Amino acid sequence: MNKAQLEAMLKTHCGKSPEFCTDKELYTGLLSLVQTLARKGESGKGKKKLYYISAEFLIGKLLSNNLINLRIYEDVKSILESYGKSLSALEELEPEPSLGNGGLGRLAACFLDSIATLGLNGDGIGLNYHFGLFKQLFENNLQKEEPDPWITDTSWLTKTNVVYTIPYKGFTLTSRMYDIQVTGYGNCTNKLHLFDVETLNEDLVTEGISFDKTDIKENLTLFLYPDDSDRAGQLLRIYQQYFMVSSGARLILNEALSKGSTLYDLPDYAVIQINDTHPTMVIPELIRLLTTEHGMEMDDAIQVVSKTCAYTNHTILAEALETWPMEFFQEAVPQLIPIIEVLDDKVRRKFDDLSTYIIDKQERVHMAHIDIHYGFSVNGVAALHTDILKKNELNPFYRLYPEKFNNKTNGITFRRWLLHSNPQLTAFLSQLIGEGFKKNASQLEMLGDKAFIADEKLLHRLIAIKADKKAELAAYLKETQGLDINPQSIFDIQIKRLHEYKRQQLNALYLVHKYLAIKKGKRPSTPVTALFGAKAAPAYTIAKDIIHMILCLQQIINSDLEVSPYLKVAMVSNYNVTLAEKLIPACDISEQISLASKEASGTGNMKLMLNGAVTLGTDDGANVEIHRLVGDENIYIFGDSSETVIRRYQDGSYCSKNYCDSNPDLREAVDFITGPAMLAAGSRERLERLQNELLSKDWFMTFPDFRSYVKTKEQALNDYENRSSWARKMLINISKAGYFSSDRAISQYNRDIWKLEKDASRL
Ligand code: 26Q
Repeated sequence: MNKAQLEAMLKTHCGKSPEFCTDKELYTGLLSLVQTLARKGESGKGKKKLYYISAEFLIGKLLSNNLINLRIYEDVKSILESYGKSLSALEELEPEPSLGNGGLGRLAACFLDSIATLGLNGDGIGLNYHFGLFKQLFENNLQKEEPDPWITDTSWLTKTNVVYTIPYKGFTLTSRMYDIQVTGYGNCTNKLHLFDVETLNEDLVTEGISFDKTDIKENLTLFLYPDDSDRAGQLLRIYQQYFMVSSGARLILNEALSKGSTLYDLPDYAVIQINDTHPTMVIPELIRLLTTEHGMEMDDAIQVVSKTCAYTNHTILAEALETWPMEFFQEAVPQLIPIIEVLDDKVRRKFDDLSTYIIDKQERVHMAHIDIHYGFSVNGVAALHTDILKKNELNPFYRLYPEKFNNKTNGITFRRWLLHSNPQLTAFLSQLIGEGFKKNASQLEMLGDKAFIADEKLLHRLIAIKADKKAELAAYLKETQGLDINPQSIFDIQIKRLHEYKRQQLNALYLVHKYLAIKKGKRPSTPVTALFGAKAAPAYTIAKDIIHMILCLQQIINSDLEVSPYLKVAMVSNYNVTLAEKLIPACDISEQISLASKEASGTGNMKLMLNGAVTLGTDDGANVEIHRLVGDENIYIFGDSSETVIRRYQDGSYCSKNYCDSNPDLREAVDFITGPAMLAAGSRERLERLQNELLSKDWFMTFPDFRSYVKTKEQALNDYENRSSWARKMLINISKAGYFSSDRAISQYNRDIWKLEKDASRL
């Protein structure tokens, strides 16, 4: 379609010429134009289809993403400009659907993009939460949560006629399917199916994000659970999960039947990827539907389902593995109990290792065990993570089913995390190596060419692009959050959920140390800005205490005239996909400092390297693979190895106090937490609790890594001074980022697990 045709279509969809439209009218017109164009790529004809079931899809704003994928972004932008209108102003009007907590939800969104881009027949199945993850505000240096509605009359959701009756103990609910189109970069459009109850009552939300949890029919899809690994409102969570998988299972069976399946051949028509254990009940529910509604024998149904389902594990944190008391099933979905008992019984007959049973002695149901016994594939999300699953956490299962285990290192979509978030860098890279990398990310390798690496002019251009993005971010944060940061300083960025294992507290301890060093006269050559973005689960007290510590530090350091010219702290509020898109291109140093062995993969690390940030991190998750690809020269690795950490947990030898006593710098930083400056800025109760937690427990071992963290970070800050050599590191990081494209990840899922045929007519 040429530009004139596009302009004509835009006018039709707006109902008038753009110059007479308000921004809202333009936005609505564009939305309808995009939906019309995307429809051309829909097919759904292929025999076999992937269903990616996930409780979270953190899709972010869709307008620009869709324009890019439909390859009309530039034309639309320039058409709008010719009428004096700005596309970025329209982007601001779109609310972000925050239908996920963090990495797992964002991964699902990146995967949908790549599945469509590769022309694979695959849809997402999830829930239509009316309030996404809470909106975060800061008040008195504390996090406050507010509801974040996103559904308006101009959302991307379309109501379908697909309706199911979902049975619970003593009542039923009507489930309706809503669809969001998922455009690929190319011609292919798939769907994200979000199920919702008909009887929801948004008025239940009165004060903050609390609501009456009793009336399931009125509250089922009200909220996404704001719990990254912490658990609350568990019964409601079961009701939600069952609603999702029962609706999804019915859809899957109906689609297979309509394509001629006998259901005995279901694996030829459907493959289900279970994103963590949140959708695990799809296994017993499918078995239940096959036996009770489609007349299949139990053993046959179990066989069929076991060949259809595959499971992805995203964590080794024991506290995050879902185990539900049998009484919850009794209370909410008793119809699943006989099935789960049969599944458990079969395991008991076959194996004598108690640790692999589905129902344990305390009558708790281990959801992951259902997936492993009754799925055909189990994958971790980075090489180290999969190794740890095999060697430790899931070792008894690995010994039973070695052939089921496989690794699929995570990936990210370059359309959102490069083309959209950093058009300047994209244009520059295109000049150097052509446009091929947009479809085939491995072509970024060409940037590693000696001629490029030695080209000083090129390196300075790279620095200039980074400087522009930093200035853009500084202006944006000033305008939207009143934060004052110096765009000439080094941007050291840690953006991710607030969790003790991710160790924002280690970064905070460093900042105290740096602050005190500057006070003693040790000033850095280039000023440093430490940026944080993080939400804490509302019930996660220590996580909130860590936010409190960082906000207090921000107040103290930024208002200290002796120090603030050299060091500033800025915690952005309400970190979400939209803010990530602005922060990531502006980052110099990417903080990936989880306790080795604890971060399954991380995906922010990939987005940041792709945008020319250099990683400061532990040998954990996908950092290990980044390290291997870029080499020692182009990454800053510190801290104890995963082996050391695992051993220390096993022998129970860790005692935090010992470390503190033997390191005066650490002692000084820890003492500062409850010193007079901090007590004047914050809450004694919170600060004392945090300090005490570190001194008496420090479960995620920040103290042993403190010394090497400080040393390695100082090295990175010093190396930054040699601008050309730093820019070379940036370029090499970009050149090696191709491996972390979700297109690569999805090709591997398809090759090893899904085995779908590419639909050539859709590409
Ligand atoms: C579980 C039970 C009850 C309520 C909530 C939950 C729950 C919700 C969200 C448990 C876990 C999550 C999210 C987990 C998550 O985001 N994990 C991250 O997944 C990424 C994608 O694979 C990895 O890169 C990260 O390392 C991993 O932490």
